Amino acid sequence: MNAVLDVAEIRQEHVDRLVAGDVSAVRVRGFVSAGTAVEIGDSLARHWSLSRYRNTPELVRVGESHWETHDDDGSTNEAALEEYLRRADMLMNEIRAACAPHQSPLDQLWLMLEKEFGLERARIVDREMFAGIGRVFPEGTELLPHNDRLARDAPGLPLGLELDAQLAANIYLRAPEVGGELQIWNLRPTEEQLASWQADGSGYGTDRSLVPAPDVVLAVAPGDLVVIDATALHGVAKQIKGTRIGLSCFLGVRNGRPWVCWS
Ligand SMILES: O=C(O)CCC(=O)C(=O)O
Ligand SMILES: [Fe+2]
Repeated sequence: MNAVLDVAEIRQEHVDRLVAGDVSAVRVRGFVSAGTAVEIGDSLARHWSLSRYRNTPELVRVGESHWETHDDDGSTNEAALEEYLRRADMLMNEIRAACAPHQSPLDQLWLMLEKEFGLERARIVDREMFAGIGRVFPEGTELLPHNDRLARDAPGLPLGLELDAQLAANIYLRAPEVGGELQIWNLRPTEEQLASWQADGSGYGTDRSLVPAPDVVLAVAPGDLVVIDATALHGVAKQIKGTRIGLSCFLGVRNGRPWVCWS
């Protein structure tokens, strides 16, 4: 398997190779200039609404994620879901405003994908989901190995069953001086495997001592766009020195129909 496919724009053939497991990541280097990326990252890091994930308190973010509408037992917290849907547009506009005077790199991504594949906001019944979270990984934090699958993470949502693939797109705005690499395994674990590797005290992650070393360790750089298959096992190495900031969303591939995006 090739580690990383460097491209100028995301095209169907790149997505096919990602989903086939022929490459671990597709990257557009300098998707935005490094200078712009760092400015936007600083603006997000100062944002008034920067706050901890409701159910993953070591991470802080601007925006929200559907994942936070779960309680620890995996059941949907209806009040949190209502709040997530109610605030979706407002928070997306906040992130746009935080990028000004620059175009939001997320809008740039979504316009590129819309032209190539068609793209819509994912919906829950008739309400659009939030898309495009700004994530800050403070020094010392990491993301344990995990995967992301809408059919599991939002049980009861028919969209999960409509997807031909689920990708995760990350646009990096700031990289720590040491650490913070994106780690990818050539593994698409089953739910049984994930359950048997579950880390003590973590609602989402696997115990690193129970899985092999990652197959690909990708240093991230401000301005780079990296797209992976979200159903492959992936994680983020500890920020040893410095902070890591990025913008992130999921992309649902629907062959023959517009893709969907959400966070
Ligand atoms: O921040 C990253 O590099 C990846 C984060 C992640 O787990 C995801 O986007 O699904
Ligand atoms: Fe993930």
